[in-house]
Amino acid sequence: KHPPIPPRSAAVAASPMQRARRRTGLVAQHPALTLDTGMTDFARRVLVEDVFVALGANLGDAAQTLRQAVAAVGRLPHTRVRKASSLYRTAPVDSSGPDYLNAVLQIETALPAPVLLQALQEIETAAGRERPYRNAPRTLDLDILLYGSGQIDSPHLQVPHPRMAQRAFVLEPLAEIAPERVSPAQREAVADQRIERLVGVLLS
Ligand code: A4P
Ligand code: MG
Repeated sequence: KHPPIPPRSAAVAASPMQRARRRTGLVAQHPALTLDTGMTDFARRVLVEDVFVALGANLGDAAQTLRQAVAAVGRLPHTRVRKASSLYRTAPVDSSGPDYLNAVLQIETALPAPVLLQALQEIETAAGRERPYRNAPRTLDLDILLYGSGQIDSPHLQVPHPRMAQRAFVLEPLAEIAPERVSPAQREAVADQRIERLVGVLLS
């Protein structure tokens, strides 16, 4: 016997957290996260305070898309945006199309990393993200750079992000909001990549 199919309106109204839970089945491991509003005691206990998310876009109104993405991340359950870097205009790296806009956020969240990834992918999809091929130009890319001191190596998620050390478009905004996370030698190693901090263009 199959369980009854929920009415369509309920599926549409589901929050990113609810949809992520349905797909991942993580509700069994994280029962307190069934509450979508407010911060539960459980959530407070599992809060990870230094999670860093990279934002990138090079199609459409990239600045506006990145601002909306910051707001959407801030609306995720049990999640708060702590710091946002400046916006940076950057030359495509291993990619094509117009210059990118990039930025980095520091967030605190009680969402486990796979659930956070799922929620970020839903925000990408809502921004019209398509994936015709690897490193294709995109309306929005949201990557998890660091999840506390966590190390994850699964087929769908690697943290720290395996390519972050090769990219000025990650290291410069990260160094702006968390200088202790980036060494001078790392910045020196990507100094040949074109990147410009945009002054007076706000991210949030
Ligand atoms: N995935 C694994 N680990 C992670 C993680 N830590 N965070 C998986 C996010 N996703 C992670 O990503 C492909 C798969 O990576 C996901 O399904 C997820 O399970 P994607 O976003 O669908 O595709 P992508 O962006 O083409 O691949 P990827 O690996 O994110 O590309 P990169 O290496 O991040 O490069 N140049 C400039 N100037 N600015 C940019 O922002 N971005 C890229 C993308 C290339 N060149 C760029 C920029
Ligand atoms: Mg990505």
